Amino acid sequence: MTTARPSGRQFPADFLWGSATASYQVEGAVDEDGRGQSIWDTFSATPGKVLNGDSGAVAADHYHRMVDDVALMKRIGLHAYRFSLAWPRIQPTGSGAFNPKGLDFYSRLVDQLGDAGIDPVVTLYHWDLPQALEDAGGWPARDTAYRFADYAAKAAEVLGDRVKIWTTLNEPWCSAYLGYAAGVHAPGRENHADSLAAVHHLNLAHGLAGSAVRDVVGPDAQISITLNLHVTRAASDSPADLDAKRRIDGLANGVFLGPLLDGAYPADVIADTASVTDWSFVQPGDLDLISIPLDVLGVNYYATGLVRKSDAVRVPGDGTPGPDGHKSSALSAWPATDDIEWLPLPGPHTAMGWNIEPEGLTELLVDLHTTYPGLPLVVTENGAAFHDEVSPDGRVHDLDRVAYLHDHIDAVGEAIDHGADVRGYFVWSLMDNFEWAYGYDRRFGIVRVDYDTLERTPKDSAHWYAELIRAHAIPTIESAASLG
Ligand code: IFM
Repeated sequence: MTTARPSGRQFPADFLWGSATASYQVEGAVDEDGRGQSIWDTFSATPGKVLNGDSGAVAADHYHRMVDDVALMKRIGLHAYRFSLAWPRIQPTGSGAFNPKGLDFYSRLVDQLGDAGIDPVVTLYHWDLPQALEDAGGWPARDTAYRFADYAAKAAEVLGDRVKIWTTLNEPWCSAYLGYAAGVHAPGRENHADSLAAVHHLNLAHGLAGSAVRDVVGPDAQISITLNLHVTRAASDSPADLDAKRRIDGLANGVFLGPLLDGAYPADVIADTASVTDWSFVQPGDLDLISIPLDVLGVNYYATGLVRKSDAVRVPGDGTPGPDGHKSSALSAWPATDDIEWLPLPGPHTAMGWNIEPEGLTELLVDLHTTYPGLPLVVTENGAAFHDEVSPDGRVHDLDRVAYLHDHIDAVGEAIDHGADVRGYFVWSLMDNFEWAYGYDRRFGIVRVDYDTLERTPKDSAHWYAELIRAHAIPTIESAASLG
């Protein structure tokens, strides 16, 4: 495994090292203890939506193995564990009665983490909307934001004595565009106007829920949101290609950063999307509700994108996958961009088909710091899927993942050298899990999950990460195979 980056970079002793998961991706137990149905239960039961017909019904069975999983985190030495609460486990229909058993599960998880000396970092929404709320209109409906705030207040009431870091939403870009425009994520709708209404109501949900949590927990609460901001490059310096990049930047980043941090939607995005919507879903006062003070911004980063203006206009809503088959380049995800083409990027690539470009992470963090000085940043997700194998010695020698982490963590260090106030880094993911439309076919974990026995095996990347945390410095890639 080769890398152009040196090992050994030191990090401050108080830098927060963690790992992340999400409820639907790891918990399983979808029918237990009063949990309600989520849009991902429905979506994954719909033929053709998830690879191999997989679903999160069992996932990594974390619901039943939580105590052992926390013990594993402790062995790795994690300072913090970022996980999400399943809204339908806590409030089965998304409004009305709460489910004591669901709340109790998360309360026990938080206690277990406390005993292990691991900070809980809670995400309130990582895509598992109660199905009843989708039936009532989902994120394109304004009321969903208010229902979310009620649920957030209850979660804060129960967990707020022990949880200080509260992330409202994970990657609202995915919820809005992949769920309501491209239809490749739950609930699988394909309507560009709805996707932009969903963007706004997710932003509103963030503001309402963040305020509700602050009211309940008090000034100690740290309110955050995690965005998968896009680092997109133009294929050339031609005005047309630069304009394509500007439009993607607006839809990917501006529609979130603008209202959250500047108190306004970017005027160019509103103009660019005029053929799709008049944005009348933005009501007077909404931007004040959304732009609450943020204590920390969560940044998820995996890869970069490359766009150009295209002469071949595609048929709107054709669902054609882009060069990586999914996500950012899923063409129909982007409203009013029929004339923008996503280009394949040079390798190496991960098993998702995503290019590996750690420089993009440095660029993103430094740009955020430059635009929003004084806003603390945490890398809340970064990691890579590879087709791991168990070696005859029983270990998973995932040196490609170790190299990915090595280079991206070094890229974070470089951003800090350039002045970015980055406080922590979370590997995605602690363990192999349900990778949404790819089911169990893509493995992101630093811990392997055998999906037949549900046995956990720390991969070389887990041993390497443990050593990094212990030493506050980036170990060599080669050392990974002999650690642990
Ligand atoms: O698995 C997902 C996660 O749920 C959200 N961020 C990206 C990861 C990899 O696709």
